Amino acid sequence: MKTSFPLNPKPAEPVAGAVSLDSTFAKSNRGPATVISAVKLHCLVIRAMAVVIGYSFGWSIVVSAAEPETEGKTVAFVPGVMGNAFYVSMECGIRAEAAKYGFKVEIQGAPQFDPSLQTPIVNAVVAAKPAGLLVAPTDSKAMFVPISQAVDAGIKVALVDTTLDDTSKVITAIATDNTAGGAAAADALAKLIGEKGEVMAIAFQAGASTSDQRQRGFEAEIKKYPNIKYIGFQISNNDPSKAAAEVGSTLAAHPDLAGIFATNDRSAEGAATGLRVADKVGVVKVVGFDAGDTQIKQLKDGLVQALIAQRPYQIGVDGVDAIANALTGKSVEHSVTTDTVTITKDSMQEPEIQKAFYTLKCD
Ligand code: T6T
Repeated sequence: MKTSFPLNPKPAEPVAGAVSLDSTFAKSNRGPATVISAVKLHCLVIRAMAVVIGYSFGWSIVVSAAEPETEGKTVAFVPGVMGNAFYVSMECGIRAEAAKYGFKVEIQGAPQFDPSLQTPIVNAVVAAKPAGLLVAPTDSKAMFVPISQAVDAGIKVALVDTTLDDTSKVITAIATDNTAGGAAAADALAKLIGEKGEVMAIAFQAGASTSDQRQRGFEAEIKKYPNIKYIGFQISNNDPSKAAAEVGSTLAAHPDLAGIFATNDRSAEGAATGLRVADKVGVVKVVGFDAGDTQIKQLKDGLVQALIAQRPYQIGVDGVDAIANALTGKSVEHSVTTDTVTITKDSMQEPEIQKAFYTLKCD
């Protein structure tokens, strides 16, 4: 159980009979670092004793891994947007891992994927001075200053999902290998259209690293198919209705369009709507990114033909571990990538594949 003590400007009166840190260490003239080491040693000894006692009584006991540097400290999470299954799944990983360290988790995010909305949120989080911050920057340049201010305030910052052009100040950047994910989308789309015909991409937001990298990965890979013609990309600003309209206007100019790569869930939703309006569902093949409930249903219903799923839960877990390691003086990998899983209607029943589905509710 955690107890919170209100801040008291007056030094506390010693309680009769209580052994205080003062009485144990003051006379020996030890500095603060020695006191902290002694407290840590004390905790270790108590944990070790608990394990030994547990073993001798045949109990199975779980001893918390929490250290004084993490126990009761706050880790803030600022997702790219609130309420999206990708970030909710990441939140589930964050919460589960945070519990192991005794971290408190605070989540704040904007209703849209937009750096002008995310900046004041990051500023407010910095003002509250959490020990750690997990943030998905919605623009790889515009979010540099607010995130730098968090670092300058002494907060351990880990980028999750999206990244910055300059990551020199943060402890780590943990993301899907989005370039490889874009390439996987190109291969899946090529297969679906028999390796011939015209294809387009929908970038969900220029300047968001994930959108840019997926698009570039797709463009590089699709070139390898000599009978596929890439007719270019449209930018949907993470707005499904804009993506739908773009698909409609592209079809007007390219009635034989064979395939679409939608760089995230919102653009895939829009692409499906655009095809429905144009009566081209199933005729034009769609490969989307992400695997929330809506995407899985669209796959089942034949509105899209393949999904590239990420590992948001794992990204959340890795982000919390990085912050805990930084706070406890352990080494932290500066860049971590996670893989993707390609899901088709044929493979979606496989239990291994289903593990990659996102959630809107943590267990
Ligand atoms: O595709 C994910 C995420 O990786 C991207 O950075 C933003 O869009 C999503 O959150 C899905 O909406």
